[in-house]
Amino acid sequence: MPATPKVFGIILAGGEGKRLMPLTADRAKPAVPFGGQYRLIDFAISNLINSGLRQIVVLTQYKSHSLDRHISQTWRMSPLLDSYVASVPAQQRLGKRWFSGSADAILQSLNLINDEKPDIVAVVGADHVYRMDFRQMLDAHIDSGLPATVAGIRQPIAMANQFGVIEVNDSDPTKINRFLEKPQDPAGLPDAPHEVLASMGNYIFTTDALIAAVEDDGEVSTSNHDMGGDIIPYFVDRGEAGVYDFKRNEVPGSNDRDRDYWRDVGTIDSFFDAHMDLISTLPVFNLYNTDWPIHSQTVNSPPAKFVRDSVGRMGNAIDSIVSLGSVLSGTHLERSVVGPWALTGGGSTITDSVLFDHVDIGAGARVHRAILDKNVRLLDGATVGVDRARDLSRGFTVTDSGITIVGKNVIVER
Ligand code: ADQ
Repeated sequence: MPATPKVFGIILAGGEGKRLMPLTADRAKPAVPFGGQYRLIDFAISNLINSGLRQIVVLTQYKSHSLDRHISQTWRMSPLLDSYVASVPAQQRLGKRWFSGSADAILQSLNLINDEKPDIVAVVGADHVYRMDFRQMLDAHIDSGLPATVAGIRQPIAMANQFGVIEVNDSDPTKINRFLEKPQDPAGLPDAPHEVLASMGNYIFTTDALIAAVEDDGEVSTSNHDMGGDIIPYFVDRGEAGVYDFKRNEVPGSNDRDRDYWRDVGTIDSFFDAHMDLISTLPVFNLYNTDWPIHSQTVNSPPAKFVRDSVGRMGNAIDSIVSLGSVLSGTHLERSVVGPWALTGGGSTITDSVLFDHVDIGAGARVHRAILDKNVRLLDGATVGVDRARDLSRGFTVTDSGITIVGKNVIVER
């Protein structure tokens, strides 16, 4: 390995995100808006860029238009410096078939690796909210001498069926002994029976080993060609996989509250909860850490504005984020995240909610524990999240925990 290895970044962004429906009805999960002005993929890209990676490809497949547009508008980089974040769609380079799984996405994109000839490839997911300095994981990967390294974080055992679960070697806890993808009934950790060590879906590989693994896997007809389900077990079976403990990662500007923050926002509940983590007085995840910025689209929008309504009624806003371009008149806003270009009318109330961009809330309307997708319009006096049965009867999705989701472009009547 050279003293300064060349590292290539691959972001897996082709998944459907079925559990985030209806927010993923029309866009790939990594393109789902988050925190007002971000898209989910901005966290993975910001982490890689802040870690010094300069050549990054995003492998897309499912409903990729909005994702492609976001990447090309937000992540233009200097060709002079040979820096790029490029969105690469599935291209059927190995026959007339789409990506059958995330490992197949890499197999079908080996031309990108062959063009760059990196020493190391970092493969990361695109649907998590976190800060991570990948240079520290890279150092651990190189020190271990192993060809594959998986980032791990402790998670409640009740969530084990959503993750790859890592079991480490007793004598060498940096080496993976066993890896179970989404197990139903795993054992807890020896020192914490209610926790497991979960894969974060972020991997670092020595290039030749990754190429050999995805090529070998391509020959196995019973494989699902999945990174977590097939490629990581391939390395573990050979005794060639190490684990990098995310707890060791020190990101500049982090504090005691958000040091180990990592959220898989794959379900509506976790997506909603991650928003609530942003808006408390002392945020659990701090967007204002300028030492490790999360970059996003810089839209040329006017500032957010808070005014009385036309008959002089005052509004107020607390524990909330309001994005550029929004005008809130005579509105009570509390514990909510408002995306760009929202318009709200006098006497309206918005509590415990997440609004995507261009949402229009009529006078006297009420929104509570709801997620409103882009361009949703509530007519004067309409309500969402107030009457569960009514929300369901109008075709809205309502989670067991009582969060109502109104899909893109829907007009909600009184
Ligand atoms: P999941 O997130 O359930 O588990 P998956 O659905 O494969 O796994 O998604 C991983 C990433 O790959 C996502 O960013 C997704 O968009 C992308 N992806 C999925 N299919 C793809 C395809 N055909 N082409 C391109 N990209 C694709 C994974 C791991 C677990 C780990 C969790 C952590 O498998 O072991 O614990 O991530 O959240």
